Amino acid sequence: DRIQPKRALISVSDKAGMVEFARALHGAGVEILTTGGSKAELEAAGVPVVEVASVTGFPEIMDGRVKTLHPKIHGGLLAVRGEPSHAEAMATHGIEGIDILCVNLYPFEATVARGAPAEETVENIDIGGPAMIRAAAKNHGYVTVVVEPSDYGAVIEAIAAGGPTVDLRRRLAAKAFSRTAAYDAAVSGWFARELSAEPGDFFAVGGRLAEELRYGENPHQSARFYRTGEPRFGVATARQVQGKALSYNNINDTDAAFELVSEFGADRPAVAIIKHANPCGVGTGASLLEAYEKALACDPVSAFGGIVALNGRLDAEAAAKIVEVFTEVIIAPEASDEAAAIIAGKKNLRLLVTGGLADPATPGLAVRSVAGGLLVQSRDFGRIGADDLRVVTKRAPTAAEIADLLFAFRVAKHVKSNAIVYAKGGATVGIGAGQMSRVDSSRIAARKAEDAAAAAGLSGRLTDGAVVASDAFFPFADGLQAAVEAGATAVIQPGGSMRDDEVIAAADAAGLAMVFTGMRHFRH
Ligand code: 93A
Repeated sequence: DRIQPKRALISVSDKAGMVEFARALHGAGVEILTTGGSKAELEAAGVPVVEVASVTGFPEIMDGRVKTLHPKIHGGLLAVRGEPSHAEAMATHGIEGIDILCVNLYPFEATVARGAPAEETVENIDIGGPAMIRAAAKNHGYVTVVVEPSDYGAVIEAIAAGGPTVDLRRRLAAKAFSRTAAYDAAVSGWFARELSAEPGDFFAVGGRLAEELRYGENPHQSARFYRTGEPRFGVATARQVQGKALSYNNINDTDAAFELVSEFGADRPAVAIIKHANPCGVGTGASLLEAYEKALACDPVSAFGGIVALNGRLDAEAAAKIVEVFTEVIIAPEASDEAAAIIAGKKNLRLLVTGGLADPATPGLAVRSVAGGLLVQSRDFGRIGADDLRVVTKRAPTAAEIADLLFAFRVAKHVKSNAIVYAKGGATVGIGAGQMSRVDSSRIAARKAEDAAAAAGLSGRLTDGAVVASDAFFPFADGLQAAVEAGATAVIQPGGSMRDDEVIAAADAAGLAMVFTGMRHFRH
């Protein structure tokens, strides 16, 4: 699968490393075509080159706006080698193959960044460069495309080893398309700012407009929903069976709900109720109805106006119970006809069916914007199993405690930090979310559990005999002490604090079992 190149085209604005690269290509017997500015520097360095204009038989015209936009160039990049009709076209029109394309683009982003006037900025929109890059990247079966000086070395090494492999050509093609996509996004972003357009009017970062939303997080914010094409079961790919159009907050919350419930797989019914992207109750049970009732019992007050996600086929019994509480959205892999008929009684209630669960182990990207930038990270697909737990207290957790500890930690992964989750019998009984101090989250979780018990007319505390999960380590013993006071019997947390010893001692003093996961689940 290696292809030894015979001909290369070099046309770069950033000339760093160009001479060395060209010299190495020449040394490997590769003929080099090049454009005006690049040619001048290469010739000055003594590297033999052929000007593109002499290949096309056409001079660079219009101040260089048209220099490589010619069939002799694009035919050479796009021809399928060994395809008879392509070979015939090449022979007829005197087109020779180009095996390596080395292009970096007019510095549009840098021109914008230094605040150049509009006319100069527009002149720095590269047309011929992206056209060649896309042609070469499309034809990566035969052509190696290089868009960054940092890749020159890998290409030279590959040539020394017998030619770039198909794997290298594919990776370089992927990089090439991400470069042209980002370039066009920068151009459209500049236009949008020039036109003072609605934010997102010309938004072009890797998505296709799915829907104009009525407004964003608040009514004075405009908003749109884009689909990225990632094949993942969830809110972006679901079918809406009924109900009003989804709002920005609905989509965000429904995503949080379905990602959470997907954690539990399809083995055992699980239901999550979400408010403001945090779960206010998560339950598992023998049926979806039981799981929903357990989720609801955790915080029936907050569940009002919530999003309900189920990990199985929505049935009539669960549907009938859910519609008793004002609910914004229900999302499930499937819904029975009877369940859909029950939901149909609530005209506004949205029912979404996804067709499957989102695999929590699949890697993917999570993107968020900061002023002037984007933060991109891999999705949190970390998962703790029983084998990952390290018992740090004198007492080891019982089997029942371990099951609840793992459940609680999995829920905590989907709670905004600082996250504290109390669980008992496969359901949450108290959730503390989004506090700036961990001990506050601990106290809130315990207090919410008291409120829930009072609402249910129960005496005693729901947290008595419960286990508790913390998304990150306890920096002090006070957070653990709050769990002791609430009546918890076992704790799961990442560990790794400077004061782990104090926290472990506090757990031992109270007879608690505690396990460390070694994995943190911040969610900010
Ligand atoms: O003005 S262009 O859009 N028209 C073209 O046909 C063309 N071909 C290559 N810009 C074009 N290029 C760009 O010229 C390349 O992307 C590269 O950035 C630059 C290199 O020009 P030179 O070798 O003259 O410095």
